[in-house]
Amino acid sequence: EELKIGVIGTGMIGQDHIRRITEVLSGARVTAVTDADRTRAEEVGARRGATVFADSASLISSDDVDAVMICSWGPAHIDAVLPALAAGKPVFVEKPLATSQGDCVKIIEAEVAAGKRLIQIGYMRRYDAAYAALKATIDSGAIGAPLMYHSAHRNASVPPDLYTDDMAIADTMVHDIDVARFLLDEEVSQIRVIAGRKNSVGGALRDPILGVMEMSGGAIVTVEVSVNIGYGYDIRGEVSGETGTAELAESNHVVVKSGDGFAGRVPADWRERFIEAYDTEVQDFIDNARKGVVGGPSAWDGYAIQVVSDAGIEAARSGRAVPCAMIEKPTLYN
Ligand code: NAD
Ligand code: ISE
Repeated sequence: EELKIGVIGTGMIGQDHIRRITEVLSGARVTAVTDADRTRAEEVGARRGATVFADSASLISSDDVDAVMICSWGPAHIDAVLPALAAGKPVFVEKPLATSQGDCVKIIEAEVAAGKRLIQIGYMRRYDAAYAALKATIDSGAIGAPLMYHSAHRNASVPPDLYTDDMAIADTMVHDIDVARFLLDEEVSQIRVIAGRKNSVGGALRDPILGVMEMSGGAIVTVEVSVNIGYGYDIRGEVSGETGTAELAESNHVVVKSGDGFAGRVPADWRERFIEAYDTEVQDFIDNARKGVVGGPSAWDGYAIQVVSDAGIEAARSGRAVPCAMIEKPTLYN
C-alpha cells in the first residue's frame, strides 16, 4: 500500500519534495499539508489534492498520515519532530535537525526511548552519486589514507535582508561538515573560521569564510563558503591522500568545445545540482518507511553537526580554534 505522507512547511523545498513524491517517485503520495502561511498551504493543497491542516499537531495525529515530512524553517523543526516521534511515525526532517544542541539532545533522548530509529535528516549529499564515488575511492585505498579534504560551497546569491553571518555556518556550511564526517568516518574535534577580504556584493555580510576543521584522527578539512559568487551554484570537493588525490568531477553532463575554448553548465542552485540526490534520499525514506524502518543521516548526525556549527559560530566571533565536545553516542546510532 502507498505511504501517506503529511508535509509540514510548503515553501521552496517543501514544494519541491511534494513535486518529486507526486510526479517522480513511487510508493507514496502526499495526503496532508500545513504551513504557518495558510494561503500558501491552501494553494499547494489544492494543486496537489492534499488536505490542508490548521497546524502540525493535527496533521501528525491524522489517520491519513503514515509518515511526516518537515520542511518548515529550522527553528520550527523541534515542535514537529517531537510530536511525530511521540506518535511513533517515521520522520523526514530537512536540515538542520534543530537549532540548538539542547534540542538535538532532547530529540535523541526521545528516539532512544522509542527504541528504534524514526528520523532521517535531509543531508542529501550522502545520496549524490559523485560524493558516493568519492567515498568509495577513499574506502578502496586507491589514494592511501586521507590526510586532507578541501570543500568549496558556493551559492550564486542569498537574500541580503534575510541571510546573516551565522547562517553561512548554521545553514550552509552544515552540509560540508556532514560530508567531512561522512567521507572520513570521523567526528570533528575542533574548528577555526577565518574571514579576510569581503565580497563587496554582499554589503556588510562576512563573505567568503574559510572553516578549518581538525578531525578526530588528525586529518584536516578546509571549507570555503561563498554565498554571493554570482556565476552559479558550485560545489567542489577534493581529498588529498598519502599516495594520491580524488575529487568530485564537474556535475554537468557535457563539455562543449568550440572556437578556442571549452564550456559547460554551472547549476543555478541546489535544486538543480542535487536533483537526483534529493530523489534518491526521499525514495529511500519512502521504501524504508513502508517496511517500518528508517535509515540515512540520523539524529546523531544532526546533533554532531550542530555541535560543530555552534563551535564554528563561536570560532568566527573569537578568531580562535574551538573544540567540539560531544555527549556519548547512544548505541542506537552505531
Ligand atoms: P522557505 O522559506 O521557502 O519555506 C519554509 C516554509 O515553512 C514557509 O512556507 C513558512 O511559512 C513555513 N513555516 C515556518 N514555520 C512554520 C511552522 N511552525 N509550521 C508550519 N510551517 C512553517 O524555506 P526553504 O528554503 O523551503 O527551507 C525550509 C527548510 O529546508 C529549512 O530548514 C532549510 O534549511 C531546508 N533546506 C534544505 C536544503 C537542502 O539542500 N537539503 C535546501 C533548502 C532548504
Ligand atoms: C540551503 O538551505 C541549503 O541547504 C543548500 O543546500 C545550501 O547550498 C544553501 O546555502 C542553504 O541556504
